[in-house]
Amino acid sequence: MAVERTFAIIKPDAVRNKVAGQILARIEDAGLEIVAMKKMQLSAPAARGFYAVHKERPFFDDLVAFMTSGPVIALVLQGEGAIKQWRDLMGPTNSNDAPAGTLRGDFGTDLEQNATHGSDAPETARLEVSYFFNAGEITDVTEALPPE
Ligand code: 3AN
Repeated sequence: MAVERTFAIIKPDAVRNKVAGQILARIEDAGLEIVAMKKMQLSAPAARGFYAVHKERPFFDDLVAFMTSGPVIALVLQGEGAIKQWRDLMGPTNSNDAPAGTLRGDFGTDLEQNATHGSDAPETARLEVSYFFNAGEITDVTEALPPE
């Protein structure tokens, strides 16, 4: 399987509930590499732009209000099959349907307050990574290692 990058967010509910550290530990335990990370407060325009695909949906304004309700942690994760691996770690979108052991099952509340975000496909991952990070902000530890 190819090495991929995916974009992840630890959402305001998880940051507020002080489980961001536990989520980061699960990422590392799963063998995903954190190649970029920043804690930030999303502005309303930034959140609207990020979720633009949902702008006609009835929950859009609530989603933007929630995503701007406190700081988030934006991440780029790298590893073999990282997009699916991260989505499997998160569990289903609705935290009420997410089994124990998944991030949304353990740390989310409902469909909106679901602790984490993850890209759903390679093209979305590329778009979402570049929405939040410049190329120079992404480390690639394999490149940083001295040659064998
Ligand atoms: P996922 O993040 O699992 O790919 P999407 O793309 O269906 O899920 O939804 C994007 C975001 O919009 C989700 N993170 C979720 O919190 C929110 N969302 C989706 N459907 C609803 C809904 N009916 N009510 C409130 N929020 C929703």
